[in-house]
Amino acid sequence: MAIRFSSEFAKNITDNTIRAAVLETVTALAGACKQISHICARGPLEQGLGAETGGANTDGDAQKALDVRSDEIITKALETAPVAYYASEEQDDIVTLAASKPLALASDPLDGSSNIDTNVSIGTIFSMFEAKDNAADSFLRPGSEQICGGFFVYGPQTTLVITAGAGTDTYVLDPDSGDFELALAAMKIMPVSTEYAINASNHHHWGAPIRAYIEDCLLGVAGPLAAKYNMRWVGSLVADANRILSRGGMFMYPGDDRDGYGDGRLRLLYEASPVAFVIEQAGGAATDGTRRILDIPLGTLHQRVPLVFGSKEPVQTLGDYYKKQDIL
Ligand code: AFP
Repeated sequence: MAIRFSSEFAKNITDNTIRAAVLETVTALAGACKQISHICARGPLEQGLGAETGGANTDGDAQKALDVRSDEIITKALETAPVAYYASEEQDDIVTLAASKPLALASDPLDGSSNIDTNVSIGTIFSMFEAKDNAADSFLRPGSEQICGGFFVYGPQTTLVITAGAGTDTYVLDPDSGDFELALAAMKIMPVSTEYAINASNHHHWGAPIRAYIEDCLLGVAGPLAAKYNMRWVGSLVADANRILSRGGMFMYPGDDRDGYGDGRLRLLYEASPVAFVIEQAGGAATDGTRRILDIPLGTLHQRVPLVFGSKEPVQTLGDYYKKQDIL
């Protein structure tokens, strides 16, 4: 299996050893995700993919069989890659693969697993750093120190959306050749959009700024935002992110007053940060409502963060609602 990288990919990584390690690790990860994609494509023919294993991940989310299998496939693929440390949503602690190697990789091996049985697009999200001299320090840092990040989507197409800091590209797995081919180079998110993504059933749990913003969107052209809005919510971060990259929009998963949801549902290290990296490199914005996601330091491995990302203008507008709230 090969990935025909764009000539610009990772060119901004000046250390040739690190750049070569990034290319090798992305290729190893793509081989693992090609296997995961194949399992997803078989769906119910693979007995019990969506069945719960009885285990739970670090946040108590019930683990599905495919979550665990995906993590095992990725871990095995990384054992022969230049990766010292591996952090996963499906594992409480960091896995030391080979401390002498140059990279550290974090992953949500299967994001959107509650959609496995409904044939909705799901995916694998990943974030890469230069390894430090110990496992914890290799991950407990701001997302701005990522050297590569992105996500695979297992949908009608199997795609890889990726950045190494010199723009965001999309590769498509060609079912005929079995290789990933560059399909969209240097993607740019529309700066303005009137499409938003949020789980509206949580309305009564939200804080005032989000509630006020969504209510103003619902007022449409007669309201203060003076526009007709549309809504999408897939319930699969990679699917919503891919749509926003391709046609603009804004994704919101704010903190709310449910137990355990004070900082939302998504994790900073292996969900929000890699998505924020891809979105910013495509000219969009990603915040926790007010702070830039990539500036937020990681205090604990599975730390959650409220997540807002997409077209620059609506992200900025929502930020103004938070600022007004602070003044009130
Ligand atoms: P699962 O992996 O448990 O399906 O969660 C998916 C997810 O982390 C993210 O992909 C979605 O955007 C979000 O949760 C959906 O959350 P709600 O189910 O609360 O809407």
